[in-house]
Amino acid sequence: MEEARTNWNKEDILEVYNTPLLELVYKAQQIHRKYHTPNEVQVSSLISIKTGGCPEDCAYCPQAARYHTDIDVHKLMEVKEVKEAAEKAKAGGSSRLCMGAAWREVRDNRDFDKVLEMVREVNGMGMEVCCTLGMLTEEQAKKLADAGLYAYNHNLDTSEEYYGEIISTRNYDDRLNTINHARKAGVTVCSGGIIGMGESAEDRIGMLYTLSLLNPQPESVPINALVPVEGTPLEDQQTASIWEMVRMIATARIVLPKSMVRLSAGRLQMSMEGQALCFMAGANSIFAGDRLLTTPNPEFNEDMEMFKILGLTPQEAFKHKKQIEVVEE
Ligand code: SAM
Ligand code: DTB
Ligand code: SF4
Repeated sequence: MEEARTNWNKEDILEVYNTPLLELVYKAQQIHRKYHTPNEVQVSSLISIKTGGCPEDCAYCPQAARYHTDIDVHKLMEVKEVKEAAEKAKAGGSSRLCMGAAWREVRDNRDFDKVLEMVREVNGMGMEVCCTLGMLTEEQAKKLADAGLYAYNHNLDTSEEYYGEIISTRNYDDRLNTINHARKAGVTVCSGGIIGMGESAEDRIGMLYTLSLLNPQPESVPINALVPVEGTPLEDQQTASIWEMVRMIATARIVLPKSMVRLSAGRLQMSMEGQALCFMAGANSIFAGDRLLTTPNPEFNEDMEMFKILGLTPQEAFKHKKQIEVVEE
């Protein structure tokens, strides 16, 4: 299989991003078919294992303790509850379970031991297990890997230049360090970002540029459209248009050809036609289930109806990893 280009510069990425839309989608679809199975979409389920009360100040996030949002705050869930949720997700066709905690960072305590147990249980069910727990050390990443963690989600969210406008309680290098720790522990990397936070096209490109420099590039890249939540500093942001989403997804597909590109938060506001364009543009993963972490997501049955209409099939667990290994041999 043809080697993917890895020496992108920002000017070239911007040129891709500004290509006339239909041509951009066409080019992205060509790349998509070179590296991925057409019509196959990975279905991932999210579960918020610890909700709210986070000390960070991410301007988009309803779980930051300092904003007054209407969410059901809860402490770390029990392993049994997580297992039940995982079983439900698997029965519905999800091959991956992503467990999210509103933590600034992982601490070596009983809660972390509980998370390790959750990872063991869900991995034992034959699902790809992903966690997003905030910052972590290489040792903690190794413990998660030993428990069977498949992926670690840690988003760059935006460009290095715009990051300070959105978050002040940590910096871009903190983010990159954690990604590096997961990578070194042999865990696959899931890292992407959010559009619609008031950033410029250059910021979107800057984020994709940084992701393209990671070696290897992240196996999975979630593209979220901001879900403006009442009580957060970004509550009045105008949501990103479907055309911006299609452009961003197509550009991600071209710049990160081997990655799974996930059409993540914001689908509730999109029509089925809009989502179909995103799949044309190279998105090949979604979060399914009627909830993301704290905000609503399309009903599971609606998504299955969409899959039927568009002729999409859910991808089996661990397939992407096998594909990458074949390409690299
Ligand atoms: N606390 C951990 C962290 O920040 O990495 C994990 C959980 S955090 C909620 C995971 C990701 O959700 C964030 O990096 C952000 O990209 C996304 N997210 C949070 N709130 C969002 C919103 N309102 N709209 C879109 N994406 C959002
Ligand atoms: C990602 O990029 N998006 C997901 C997952 N990774 C953890 C989270 C979206 C959260 C949307 C806001 C909420 O539901 O709280
Ligand atoms: Fe905390 Fe993560 Fe939300 Fe930021 S995005 S406030 S770190 S839960």
